[in-house]
Amino acid sequence: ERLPALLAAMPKAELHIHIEGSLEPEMIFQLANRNGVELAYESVEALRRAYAFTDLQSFLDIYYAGASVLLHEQDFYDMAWAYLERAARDHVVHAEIFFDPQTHTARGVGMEAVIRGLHRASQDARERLGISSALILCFLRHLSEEEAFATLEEAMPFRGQFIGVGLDSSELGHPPEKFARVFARCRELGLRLVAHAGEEGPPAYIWSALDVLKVERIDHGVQAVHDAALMRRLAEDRIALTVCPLSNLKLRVFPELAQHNLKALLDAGLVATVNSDDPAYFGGYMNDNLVQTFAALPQLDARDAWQLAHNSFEASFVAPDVRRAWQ
Ligand code: ES4
Ligand code: ZN
Repeated sequence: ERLPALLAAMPKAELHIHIEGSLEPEMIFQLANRNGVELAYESVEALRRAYAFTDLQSFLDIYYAGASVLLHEQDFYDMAWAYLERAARDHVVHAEIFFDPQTHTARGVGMEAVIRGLHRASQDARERLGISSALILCFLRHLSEEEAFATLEEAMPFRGQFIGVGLDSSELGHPPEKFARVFARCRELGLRLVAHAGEEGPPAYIWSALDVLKVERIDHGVQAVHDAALMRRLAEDRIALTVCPLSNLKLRVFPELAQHNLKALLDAGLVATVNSDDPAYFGGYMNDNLVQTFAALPQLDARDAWQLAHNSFEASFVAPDVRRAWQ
């Protein structure tokens, strides 16, 4: 392994973490018992054995099943607190956390339980762990734009408790432009905008995330290397990519970590960052992603490590004056 001490100790921001993807199998069973929810798996081990993904959809099916144990405000609090405690150990000093309200409201869970639980954990973590965090509400792209509008409406009483919106779930067949109107509305509301694009989908989805949705960061974006003009656009406009190497490995975006294009993205001058995506499902938190990727890609050096940490702060939605103190 290379540079593990530097990678672990350097202060960093995490910008691509789905909080429902931080639910460890042990906590899924604990919450299932607490809430009387029936699971399709008989043990923690049986559940973990089911984590053998072949693509994004095969993961999403089990990820939504895992989230079915979340019912009450305290469940959302416990999940977020566990993540923030774990992230702080990796010297993550700031996290921008995705949540998928539609996964919960569709089961009859109130928007207030979701947002209040997550927000209370964020506040407690700032006080007790010294880690800052903010919430980003994600629309599920396999659902309709009308449903996204209804979700935005339901979340508006809690407008002060999230900083932006994102777009996640099944990418292929659900291009960004499907959500043009709701993103335009979010922009008017002063929300920060991001979207998953170019994880499994083509460079055209990254172009439309930028030009139609007007997002400020691209989540994943690794397919951009197939389009030279897009690479220039991302570099020139300093549009960050929130790359998730272990996710890409487990969902077979790259057959081996050694084939990951993180080094190429950095060498092209892109604002690439490393993140954990769904750490409980993909086998690693922030520092596991960094350490394993540096081990697999010997061209990555100490300057790249510093650049990744620097990029994570530059790409964050923290106010520039606060950010400069970290950078
Ligand atoms: C996700 Cl890896 C990934 N891609 C798209 N949507 C997601 N939701 C949770 N993890
Ligand atoms: Zn993601």
